[in-house]
Amino acid sequence: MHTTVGIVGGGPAGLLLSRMLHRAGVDCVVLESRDRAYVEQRQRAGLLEQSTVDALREAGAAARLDAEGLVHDGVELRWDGRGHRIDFPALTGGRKVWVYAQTEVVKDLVALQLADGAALYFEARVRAVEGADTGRPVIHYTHDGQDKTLTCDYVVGCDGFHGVVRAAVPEGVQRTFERVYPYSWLGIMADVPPSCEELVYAHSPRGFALYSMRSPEVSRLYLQVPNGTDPADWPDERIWDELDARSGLPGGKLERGRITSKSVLPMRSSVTEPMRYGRVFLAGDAAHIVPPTGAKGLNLAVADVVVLGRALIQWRRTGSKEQLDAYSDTCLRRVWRAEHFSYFMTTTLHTDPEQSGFETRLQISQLDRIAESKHAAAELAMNYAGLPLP
Ligand code: RFL
Ligand code: PHB
Repeated sequence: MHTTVGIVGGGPAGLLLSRMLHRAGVDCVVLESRDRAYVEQRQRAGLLEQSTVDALREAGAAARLDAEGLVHDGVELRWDGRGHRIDFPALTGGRKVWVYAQTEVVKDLVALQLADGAALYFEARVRAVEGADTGRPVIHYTHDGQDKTLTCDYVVGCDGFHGVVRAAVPEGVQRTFERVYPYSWLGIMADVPPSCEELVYAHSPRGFALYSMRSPEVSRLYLQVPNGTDPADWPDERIWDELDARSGLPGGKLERGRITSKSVLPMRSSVTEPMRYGRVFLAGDAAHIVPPTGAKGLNLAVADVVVLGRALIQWRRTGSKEQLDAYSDTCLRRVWRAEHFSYFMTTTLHTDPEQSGFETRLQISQLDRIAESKHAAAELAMNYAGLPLP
């Protein structure tokens, strides 16, 4: 089998890229190792920046997002018994964010692509990609119990952090820059209306906490916990007590409800450069990881594929490789900005187990500065609500 663009991975990056290409008449195939139900239920991101929403609208994939997504004009930061609201439209010239779960973005894209007859194969596990530096790269995959091959003009690795496409690049060609943090998040989903109207990011001597949501009926909450934490050590009452203790919210207690899931996620920053080798491109988590404190992972994945989708469409229509050749540099500028912002949010709001009192004072001073200076608040707001796409 041959296709113009072989896409490995049917997460948000692979699905949106295939949507853009399919609508522009560029032949492509998506190979996804998991089944449809798994991909549609995997709990992850919940916050979309303005340019992500714009990209989904342009791809004709925002009908439900526009009907059901919750538009948020701000977030609250809390520290040292105080709170400060960051007003996005006022500080960014009108930009906002949307609370709409990644699971729903994925469901919408899968449904649209299948309805349009696009080539999207589940339970198709890619084993290897060969010939990145030849004119015809080949994807080796297993589907329906059979080993198969797909030759392509271009291969795009949208296969996440543990993907296999990166291995198609010979050693020494790419460099990976990485930082692992000395804490994790315990994330829970609870059937209870959110106790706050907007997201709350709370710095506390007990550790960071984030109060988010999925809908007017469902809360999504996170607690900083030590690396290696077993969710079994966190019975429901302990979680609610700790969320109360860290919130610093006036009047105190959160409304409690049935906790429907608990998971622990480690925190890492990582960037692989360049994001291209020969005829193989990397996009989304396959190329870079951010800790979730800045809510940037999904948004960066979308930004990558918007740049790549446009470049592939330009090449197909005109034969020009100009945008394809610029892909890695164009994306890496935005990636490093988001890496810095995610690192800043993470290290400003979490308590490192080795942290001294001096460092805690620096964190408080930085948060005070954001509350006192419109410029400092605007810098945070612009990064959080997201820079315009290139
Ligand atoms: P994904 O979503 O990991 O998709 C990769 C897909 O590739 C498939 N795959 C393969 N398929 C075929 N053959 C192989 N050999 C394959 N190997 C892997 C996988 O099954 C999968 O379907 O990467 P993508 O598309 O780049 O999307 C990235 C986002 O998922 C990720 O950045 C975000 O979820 C990060 N993130 C957040 N990002 C935000 O922008 N805002 C947020 O609020 C936010 N919150 C979060 C997050 C991530 C979290 N976790 C669990 C990591 C909250 C959490 C808890
Ligand atoms: C979420 O709702 O899952 C979420 C929101 C903001 C973040 C991280 C996760 O920074």
